[in-house]
Amino acid sequence: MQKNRKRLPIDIVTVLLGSLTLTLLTTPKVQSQESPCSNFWVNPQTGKKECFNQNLSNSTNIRSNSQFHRTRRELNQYHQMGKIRVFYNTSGKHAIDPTDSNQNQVPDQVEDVAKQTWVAYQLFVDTLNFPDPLKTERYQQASWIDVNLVARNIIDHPNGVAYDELQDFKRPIDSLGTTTITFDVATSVDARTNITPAHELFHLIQYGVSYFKNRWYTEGMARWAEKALENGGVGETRYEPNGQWPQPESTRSELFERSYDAEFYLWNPLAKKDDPRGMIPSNAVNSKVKTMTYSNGEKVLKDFRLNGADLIREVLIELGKMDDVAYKELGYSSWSENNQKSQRNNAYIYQAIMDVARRRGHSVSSFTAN
Ligand SMILES: [Ca+2]
Ligand SMILES: [Ca+2]
Repeated sequence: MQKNRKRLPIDIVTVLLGSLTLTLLTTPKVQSQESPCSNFWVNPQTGKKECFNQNLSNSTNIRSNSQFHRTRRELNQYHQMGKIRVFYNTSGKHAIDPTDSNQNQVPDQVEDVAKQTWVAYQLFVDTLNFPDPLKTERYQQASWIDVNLVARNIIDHPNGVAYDELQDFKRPIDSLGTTTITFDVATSVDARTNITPAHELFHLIQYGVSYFKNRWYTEGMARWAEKALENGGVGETRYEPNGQWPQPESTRSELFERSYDAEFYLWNPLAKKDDPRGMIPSNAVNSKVKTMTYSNGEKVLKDFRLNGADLIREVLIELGKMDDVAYKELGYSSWSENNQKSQRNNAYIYQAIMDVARRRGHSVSSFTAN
């Protein structure tokens, strides 16, 4: 395709690109269940409409039309803030608290979830320059970040769960082929006192960058991220920040078995070591983010303290490169669920972290995955 384009005179390319744009905007999208496509173009060689980015679609494995999707499609109301949409019901088993104290016709519970998700998105992507999940190679065709408020008993986690695959919910409000990235939040969650929406949003940032899903990395780092909105800059540390890096073998093997509590043994110590001051520059935060309040009047952004944002961002970007190395060296043929969580990934993830710490000037001995 690239080669053919290069041979065409510039004006024809312009016409073709023009027709591509027109096609995307106006052509009714015909879609078969077997071959989901959200992006069509007119192939200049055949003159026919074809799926654009078909390979990307296949590799990212868009999910649609399962019970999972039907359940979330039945959430028939939504509230939007920027690219974030929060779907909910006011009756039935997924009913949320209908209290609407500011009388704007949006239940406060929904507004509070939307505000926390939006502030987290703005802070990480806009202020701290983390990769925008809606612009990464993996998710660039996604139009929205959809949050589903669902009954606690239908998700296998008490508070929330984020999904790493692109989703096609076929919601009545969306045109055919609209894809989104998404997470669920239990209807029992009150965002004024529960940081779950920001935690799950951070998972989407992680998933946008790297296929690794080993929990000591995903959950430990997402716990670190909660401090971006919460009071304080970093949580408890149970490993000396100025201790030995890489950590002793026994510490590492225990770490690889951890999940949320990996924050205490790895992420918080590293964040403190790299950035003891831990301040988000106040003038870099947009005023809407600074002043946004929950329905009870409390600030969504509690303070400007956060340790280690630069290091964590660099680690994420490094993981986006390192997962290609692991894929090749471990002989994967796809990023299956098993491969995403494989213990064989651990040393690659750890090497990426050590490489970044060393590059940032810390004293870190050699550590290589293979
Ligand atoms: Ca309201
Ligand atoms: Ca904070």
